[in-house]
Amino acid sequence: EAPAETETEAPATSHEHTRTGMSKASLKQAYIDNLFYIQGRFREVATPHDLYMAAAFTVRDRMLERWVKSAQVYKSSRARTVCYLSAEYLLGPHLANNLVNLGIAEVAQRAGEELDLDFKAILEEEEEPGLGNGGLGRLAACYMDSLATVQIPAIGYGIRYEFGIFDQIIEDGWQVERSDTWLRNGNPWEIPRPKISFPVMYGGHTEHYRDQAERPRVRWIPDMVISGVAYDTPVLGYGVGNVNLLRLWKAEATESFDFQTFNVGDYYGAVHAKIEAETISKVLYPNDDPEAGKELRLKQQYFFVSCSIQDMIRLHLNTVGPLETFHEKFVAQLNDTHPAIAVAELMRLLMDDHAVTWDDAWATTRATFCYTNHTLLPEALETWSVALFERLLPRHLEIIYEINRRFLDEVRVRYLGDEERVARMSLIDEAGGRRIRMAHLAVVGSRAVNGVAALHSELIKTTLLKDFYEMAPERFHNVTNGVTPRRFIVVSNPRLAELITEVCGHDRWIRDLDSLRELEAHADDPKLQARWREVKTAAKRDLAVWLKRHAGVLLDPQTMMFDIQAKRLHEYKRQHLNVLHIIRVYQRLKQNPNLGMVPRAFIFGGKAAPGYYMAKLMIKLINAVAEVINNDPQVNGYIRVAFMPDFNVKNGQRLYPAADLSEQISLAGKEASGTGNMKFSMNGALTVGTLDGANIEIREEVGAENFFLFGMTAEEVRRKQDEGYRPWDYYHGDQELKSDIDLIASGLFSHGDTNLFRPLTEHLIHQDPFMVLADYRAYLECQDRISTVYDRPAEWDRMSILNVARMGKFSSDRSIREYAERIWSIEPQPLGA
Ligand code: 9GP
Repeated sequence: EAPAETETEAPATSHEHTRTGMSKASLKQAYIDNLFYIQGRFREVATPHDLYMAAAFTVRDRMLERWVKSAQVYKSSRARTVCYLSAEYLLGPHLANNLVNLGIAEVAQRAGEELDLDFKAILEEEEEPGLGNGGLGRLAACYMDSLATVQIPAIGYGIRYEFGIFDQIIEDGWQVERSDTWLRNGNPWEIPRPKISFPVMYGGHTEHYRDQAERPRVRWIPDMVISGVAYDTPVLGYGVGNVNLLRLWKAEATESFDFQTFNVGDYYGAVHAKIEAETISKVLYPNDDPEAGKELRLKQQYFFVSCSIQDMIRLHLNTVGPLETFHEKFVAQLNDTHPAIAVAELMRLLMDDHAVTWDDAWATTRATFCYTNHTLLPEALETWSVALFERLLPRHLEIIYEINRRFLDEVRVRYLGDEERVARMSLIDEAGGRRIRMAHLAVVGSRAVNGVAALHSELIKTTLLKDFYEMAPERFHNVTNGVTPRRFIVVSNPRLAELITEVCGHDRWIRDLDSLRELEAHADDPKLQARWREVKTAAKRDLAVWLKRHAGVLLDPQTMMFDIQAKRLHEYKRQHLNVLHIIRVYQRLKQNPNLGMVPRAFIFGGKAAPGYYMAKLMIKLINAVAEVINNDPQVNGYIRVAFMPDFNVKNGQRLYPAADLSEQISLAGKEASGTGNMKFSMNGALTVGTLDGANIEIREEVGAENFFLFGMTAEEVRRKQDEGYRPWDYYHGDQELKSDIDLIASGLFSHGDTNLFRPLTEHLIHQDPFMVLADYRAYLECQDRISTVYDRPAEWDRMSILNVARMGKFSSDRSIREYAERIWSIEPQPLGA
């Protein structure tokens, strides 16, 4: 039995009883119990992993009662619910975040100390679920946190990939991929629900028939059926009792299918079927991968969408009843086009399984879905060949054709004789091999469409979806992305969080980020500035220690400015522009070793899609430049270059607090929003950036004088492209630029090999699709200004404080409130902590 509660640091709540008490004594007792009863260990023989698991179960136990309570309240109030459909969730480690959201981080730490546990080591032990590629998946995770925190009933639906995003190691400067085995040691945060499982069909053919009431109906006779089984993870809001559900589907062979095969004695056939079924949720596809147009990916998309929509229908029939009100109970947000097949799937289920008429099914479908677009890059806009659809999802192809037929008739009536427009708007791209345009399906099947930053939403209306916007402007919105301050300040940067709380005199800012404005009044206070700097230096020291160990690079946190670019490797993000600046500084130092300059550590992090050659070559280039510079005693007191291996959420949490300068240097018009830009700025980094994505709004908020702007605007980019951009002219017109590129080509960074980086340098000189050369000079000049300001600590610190003070807008709580009010029409359902 647990000892009597004598301590007072956590107030007793309705959840407080012997097993789940929040006091230090309860936590200690529960921890020992969990170590014993769940892990089957006592302290002396427990492995670090056992110690972590016991901590995870201790925390999870404290979430479960709130979870059940939330489900009960949501059910009895018949609350309207958001279903977030996303192929990716880049969750990051759960333990620290859940401790913070439960409000027991401190008491748990003290309990740990009294048990003689190394709390930090326990947190480090957690393997993060990397079920996403980058910004889009991490956004989904931030939104799950904020949905719970702002108390909106929500279910996140996705895929329980057995292998998430690959682990990156660096060998000889190259990226090497290792499979991620996050489930190897078990996942204490999920609860399998074997009873919640749905059949998912593929292939075969359709049959048209008349039912007993002589209505025309269709049945789909598949040639493959698998099951999707639910795995649930609770998502607790910060300081509230609301716990939402993240439901991820795992693919399995259907039992009946298995048995049938066994009965005829085909043992190998049965095993094969099982493997084929399980393959579907096996691995996350890396995006930006030209190879990604794979059949398996379409199978994955349909798999999780079908399970999710079937689950929603089940929940609706269980709680509310008639399907006519389905769209009143649920609103479903399509996170990019990956789940867009949901439009056809809901139509199919309503019509084929529930005998709803086309018109009623269509009204329900269009009232249910909303679509968020996350990119304008043509290669990232999904299309699937009609032939593949016909083979895999024959019934959906019929439905898509019918949606298209009706839709194009509307277009024709609206724009008499404009057949070009009809072709542009069609769900089917007839040019070349016929392909289904998933973005068009998502738009036509949704009641609202949004972009993820103001500029991006504008560009959607004027370029990508112009025709659709002209036809129904009222359906187009903007919701600028946001990130959760729980994970990205409180968990990642506890020293900064503490300082902010002290200066503001409250910790309300954690869920009311606008109240950070209170810091403004203190921005000029030398005492605060000094402490602010101490906090930053401490974070830089932590990062330096880590990088020494994991990248073998020695950085001086005291004297060096930490200049960081961490994000996926992609030409449009222009890591190579950053490298050209490094090479310029290097050359200047070589020419003038006494050049008094601000010492800088140039730090990079990010993964390249395994099939994206140029991105991998950029990683090699960064490491090659690092090798030369870090080993050149003439310069390495001033500049160093480090590549952080395996940038993921956990490692990101080491980077954001330690940055002085945040590199957000994409070509204007290409980065839909960016969210790393927000994470850095929230942690007091100043941004060097173009007028792209959310940079524009960050600059508006923090003030132009606290943001280092350079480069062409999206409009200027467009004009230059129209005029015919010629990188060759820039190359020959700028001596320094030429000499920087030539230095790469000379073999200096490749042990004399003049071929290694040729694809990169030649591409820059002759094509340069992302206009690195055009922005080079402006970038260098901006970097010089940055060095000048960094040399004036009081000015820099003031700017840093003001950046943090004015980041309120970029809390994902604000984004979620905007979705709730403007797009979802949904009210909070408050539950006390
Ligand atoms: O590239 C965008 C990135 O700018 C944005 O911040 C993120 C979240 O909205 O989505 C990314 N898009 C994708 O990953 C694929 O569309």
